[in-house]
Amino acid sequence: VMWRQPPQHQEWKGAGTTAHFYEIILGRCYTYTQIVRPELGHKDCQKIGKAFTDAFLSKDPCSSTEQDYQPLMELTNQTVPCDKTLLWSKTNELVHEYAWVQRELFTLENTLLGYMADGLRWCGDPGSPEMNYQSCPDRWKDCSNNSVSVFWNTVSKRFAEDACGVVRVLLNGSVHNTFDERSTFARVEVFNLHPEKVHTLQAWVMQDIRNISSDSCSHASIKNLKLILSKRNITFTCENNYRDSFQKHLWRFSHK
Ligand code: DVN
Repeated sequence: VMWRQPPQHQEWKGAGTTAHFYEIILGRCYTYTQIVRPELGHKDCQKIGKAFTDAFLSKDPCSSTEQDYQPLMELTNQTVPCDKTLLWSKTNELVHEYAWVQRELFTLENTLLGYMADGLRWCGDPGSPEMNYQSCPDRWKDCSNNSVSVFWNTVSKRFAEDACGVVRVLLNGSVHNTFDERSTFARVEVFNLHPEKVHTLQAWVMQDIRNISSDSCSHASIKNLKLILSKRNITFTCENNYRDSFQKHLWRFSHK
């Protein structure tokens, strides 16, 4: 008789898989396809859930690849209308409040796959068919090609590739690196917008109302973004503190 060993998980520096990961992604898939976007009611959440876990279970969580996520990507394809893509960097809370009010705009987290994975962590282990709930690789201390980072790079790339018309980005003018070269927006999204489809990138640079400095659009990091886009033949526009519009939308919302 062979005694089954308890799973020998490697110790990583990052937090482990979110408890009840599978139930959460399955529940979110049904919520999204039945309630949030019933036009996607034909999607097979069982299949999607399985493709998600198949992408990383029994695999080295530091050698994750775009290829691992291809079956999942194919099952979750979704059309975002032209002019409705909203990117962001360092404005996680604000952008989602705005998208909640401006319902026709889509952030990645307003698409099926982004909605399912938002805020979760996951990884597997080559020596076990189970998820590792103890620890997962940290992207700085362990490895950059970890299952979570590769996932976000892959879905962000597709989100940018699929965009058309005017694309908006909500940036944070109250941090020194408003356009941060290490961010997903800078590394992945800016370089995967297709100039044949995307004529303009419109930046809204928001500042914390407690310490507004003058013109965020003239910051060095924004000039860098402008330069990258001009080389890519995409027009760049920038607006400081788009707050007036935000307030108008919030007002309309509260008076509905
Ligand atoms: O346009 C959005 C959206 O479409 C998304 O896919 O990319 C853009 C936002 O990511 P960002 O440009 O990197 O913006 P931030 O504000 O620098 O990062 C947002 C969050 O994403 C971070 O808080 C990270 O979460 P964490 O690690 O603090 O819990 C997370 N994140 C960023 N890059 C990541 C990552 N998580 C895992 N792997 C990465 N490579």
